[in-house]
Amino acid sequence: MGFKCGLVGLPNVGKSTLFTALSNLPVERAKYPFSTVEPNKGVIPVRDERLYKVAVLAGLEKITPATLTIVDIAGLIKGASKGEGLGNRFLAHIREMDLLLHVIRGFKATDVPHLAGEPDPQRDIEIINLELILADIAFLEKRREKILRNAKSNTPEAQLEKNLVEKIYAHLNNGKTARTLLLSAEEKAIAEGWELLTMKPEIYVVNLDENELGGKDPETVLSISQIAKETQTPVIGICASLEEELGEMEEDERKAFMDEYGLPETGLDRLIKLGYDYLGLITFFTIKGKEARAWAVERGVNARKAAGKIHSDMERGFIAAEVIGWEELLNAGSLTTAKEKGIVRLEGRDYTIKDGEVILFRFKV
Ligand SMILES: Nc1nc2c(ncn2[C@@H]2O[C@H](COP(=O)(O)OP(=O)(O)OP(=O)(O)O)[C@@H](O)[C@H]2O)c(=O)[nH]1
Ligand SMILES: [Mg+2]
Repeated sequence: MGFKCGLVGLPNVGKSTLFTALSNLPVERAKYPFSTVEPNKGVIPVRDERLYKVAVLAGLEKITPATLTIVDIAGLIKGASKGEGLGNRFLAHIREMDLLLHVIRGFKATDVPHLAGEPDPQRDIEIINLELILADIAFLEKRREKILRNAKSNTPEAQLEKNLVEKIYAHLNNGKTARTLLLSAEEKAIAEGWELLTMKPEIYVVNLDENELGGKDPETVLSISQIAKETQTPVIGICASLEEELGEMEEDERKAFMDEYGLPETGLDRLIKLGYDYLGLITFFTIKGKEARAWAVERGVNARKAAGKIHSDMERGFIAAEVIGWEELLNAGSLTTAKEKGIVRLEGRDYTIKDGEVILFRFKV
């Protein structure tokens, strides 16, 4: 399934529009709130020039980029954690995500109603954050009981868990998201297992009006950046409806359009890159048969685990990895020459994969 990015936010902020732009899947988008009920799932290819260069060098036609999974979730409103709107069923979908793309309405469009009257980014962010905090409190309350019962055993682990649950619980009850609480590595490892919604990494995606793009950051983005500074949340401004139009254009037309608007990159490319980096992902490449392929893995992963990303048999039967950096490979001219020159390294299971390496796994089944 890969790494999952979930679109969250108030109704009518353009989540489904952004989803369609990212995934090319035409889903329901409408001027009325709660047009999305069941989550939509799609795949986003991660554009990577290096993969194309490696494929061209190896004379391969089939190029398979790394992907991220994107999930378009129903709009949340005040009281969602108590079942208002489409209710807390949707909070469960958020729990499965690796990264939250919190979409905030910047565009005005008077014909698209905003549930709280006018868009007000700060208030809108607070509404969503509060619902997620309340959902975490409810979730932790159940856990807490069990943990407090266990803590009677007095082992160091049980005590650590008890202190941690109390600490996070108090923090949430102060109206703060769990991700803003400073934790030790040990505490973090435990808390991550609880899958709290407000502990997940999050990016603020401001859905702007078309005419606010290019040039300086508009007022909405600046004011949100101010709010985001405290929590070190990255902020990105895009225009979902424009991104969708760009996706429908031919390459030449798109380029001309973007030049005119002074846009060096599409908003989607910027967003995907930001998400990829923020998730701490790196890419390795494989060449097999007629296919060059990119794979996304978490930074720090070892060769054996990386092999498992391709197939569990490869992880189980891992023998060794033949490794070369993509640039070294390009400089050598071909894999055969690189091997002759002895610059393809043979690495064992504990080798830490680095970004941009071309890898051939040896394994037995
Ligand atoms: N002007 C303008 N309109 C937009 C933009 N993005 C979305 N819209 C419009 O806003 C309305 C709501 O968009 P959706 O993508 O359905 O919003 P949503 O967040 O998925 O809404 P729910 O599923 O109801 O929560 C639609 O009519 C879109 O065409 C934008 O960037 N600019
Ligand atoms: Mg929708």
